Amino acid sequence: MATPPKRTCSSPGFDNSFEKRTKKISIEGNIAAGKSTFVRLLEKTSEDWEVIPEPIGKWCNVQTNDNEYEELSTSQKSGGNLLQMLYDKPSRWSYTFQSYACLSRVRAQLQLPSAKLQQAEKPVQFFERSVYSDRYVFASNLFESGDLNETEWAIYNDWHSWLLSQFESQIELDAMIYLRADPQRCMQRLHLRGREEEQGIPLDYLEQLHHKHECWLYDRSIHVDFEYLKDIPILILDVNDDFKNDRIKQEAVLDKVKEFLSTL
Ligand code: UDP
Ligand code: D5M
Ligand code: MG
Repeated sequence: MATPPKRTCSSPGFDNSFEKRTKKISIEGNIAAGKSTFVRLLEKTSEDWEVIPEPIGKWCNVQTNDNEYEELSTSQKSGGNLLQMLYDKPSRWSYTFQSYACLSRVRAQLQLPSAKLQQAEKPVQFFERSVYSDRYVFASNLFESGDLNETEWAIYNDWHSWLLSQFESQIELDAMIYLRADPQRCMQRLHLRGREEEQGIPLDYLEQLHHKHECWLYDRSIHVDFEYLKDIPILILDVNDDFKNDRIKQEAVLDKVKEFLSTL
């Protein structure tokens, strides 16, 4: 079967040529590797670059639908913290978390670019993680640790593949950037950041996720079900050394990003 042309079906509301010109790049890496810090740096670097952060706020505050006929108390109005629920009881909440994570990422990846980006000469959208890290890192790891059972894993894979095939032309990425850091360094940064829900995460979990990232993005040894991902360009950046507070390191890293973009 012939491979369909890339991003032919345009989203309503903006022109097709813009969609074709825009490069879509995901920033991948372990928990607390430095992705959010890195994308903030990218955002400041060029007017042509836009960042779509991970929708973690939504996962920590899941809202129920407003019911206009019902008065809600303050406690009823505050949303559930799905990230906390996942870490407290992964066997109960992994499947729910994966369904919500994927839904919110698809929504984020379908978001129309800002008006400013639409004026850009060489527009680039950087996404903090992707629907692919959900599946090939997190869900796969939760399956291997027994927190998703065989049935949940089969159903997840089925709807994940189907859903992405429906939106493929709009969410397909042009490249990925892998921020590579040792699990020990991530653990240090996780504690430095101090996000409450994550304080009980053991080093072992970060090591498992590191292994998943390495097989997927560094060794490229895992089977991926999306044909185009098999040879997607990947820039690997070692972020073990602090770049947040080091101007020279930032410039070196940004030069690598610019050079990488020029090859796409
Ligand atoms: N951080 C740091 N130096 C770096 C990169 C990150 O001190 O070079 C800190 C950052 O300020 C934060 C923590 O490490 O407190 C985790 O970074 P971030 O939230 O960017 O990681 P992510 O989970 O998004 O990959
Ligand atoms: O971290 C975001 C937080 O969300 C971190 O605790 C990992 C978690 N996360 C993100 N995506 C998933 C999926 N798909 N499953 C389980 N847990 C997930 P940060 O590293 O700051 O981006
Ligand atoms: Mg982050």
